[in-house]
Amino acid sequence: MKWHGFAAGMGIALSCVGCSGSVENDEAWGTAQEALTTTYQAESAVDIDEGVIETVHTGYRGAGYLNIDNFNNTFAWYIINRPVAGTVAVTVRYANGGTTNRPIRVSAGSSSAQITGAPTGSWTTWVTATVNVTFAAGNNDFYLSSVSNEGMPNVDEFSLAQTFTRTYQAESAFDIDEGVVETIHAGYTGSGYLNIDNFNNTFAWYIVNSPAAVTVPVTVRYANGTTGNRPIAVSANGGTPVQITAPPTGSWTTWATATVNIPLAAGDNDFFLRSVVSGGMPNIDKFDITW
Ligand SMILES: [Ca+2]
Ligand SMILES: [Ca+2]
Ligand SMILES: [Ca+2]
Ligand SMILES: [Ca+2]
Repeated sequence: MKWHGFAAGMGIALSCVGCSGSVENDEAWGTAQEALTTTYQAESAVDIDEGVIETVHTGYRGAGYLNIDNFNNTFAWYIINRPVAGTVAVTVRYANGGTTNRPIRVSAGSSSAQITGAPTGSWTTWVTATVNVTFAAGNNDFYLSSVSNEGMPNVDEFSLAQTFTRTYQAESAFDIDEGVVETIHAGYTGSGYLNIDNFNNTFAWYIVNSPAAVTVPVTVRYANGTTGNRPIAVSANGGTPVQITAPPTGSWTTWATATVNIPLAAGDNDFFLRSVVSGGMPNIDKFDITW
């Protein structure tokens, strides 16, 4: 999955006249670069020292591939902006028509890892290998460099994929119908928790921005101080709800988590937590979504 074309950051402050509880969603929406995978063409280097961009051997993508000079410590330099700090899976596509390994050193700042760069059988046979490198938030100096006298394989492109998690506080709902935000029972995170009214079909509505159309794990943190299940129906954009059973947790101050998988569309999603029994839902502290 690839996602190019980053939108400018959007500030958002939603108001909801007459809603119970919080009416402002403070999620940081200006992080559209949190794409699941971003692909860079090797030939788009800021600088190559020393080597050439070629189109001799077929099978490359984009406008060509990087053929670095066959020396140790030759490199291609890229500037890569990341929305958040953290470990990124870097997948490099290369061809090595030689008969010996041509390792590729992959580095961002002071973090580096090495790809073996084994022979691929021919210069038109392209393979991928993945290493984990740690990036800083913002611009990173990123290098592909040789560590042997054979230089690197020919390099076509590389892709960056980074898992990230956003926390949505239940009390930051765009709309709650009907219920209140409370701080009575300890152990919640953020500024409180959602205590939905004890009816069937009460709900809290959130706007969840996803960088791609993808099914994501949603982990809901809740407390159920009663003696019966209070299922939570989780859904997005009118899709089929997936239920969390939400059995009793022993007390209202004992918080538990449960995870369901929910398909999201790219962009803003109408995301709902809804009661399906007359007891309403448990008290809900937050939910975490990992992309
Ligand atoms: Ca070369
Ligand atoms: Ca290419
Ligand atoms: Ca309630
Ligand atoms: Ca909370």
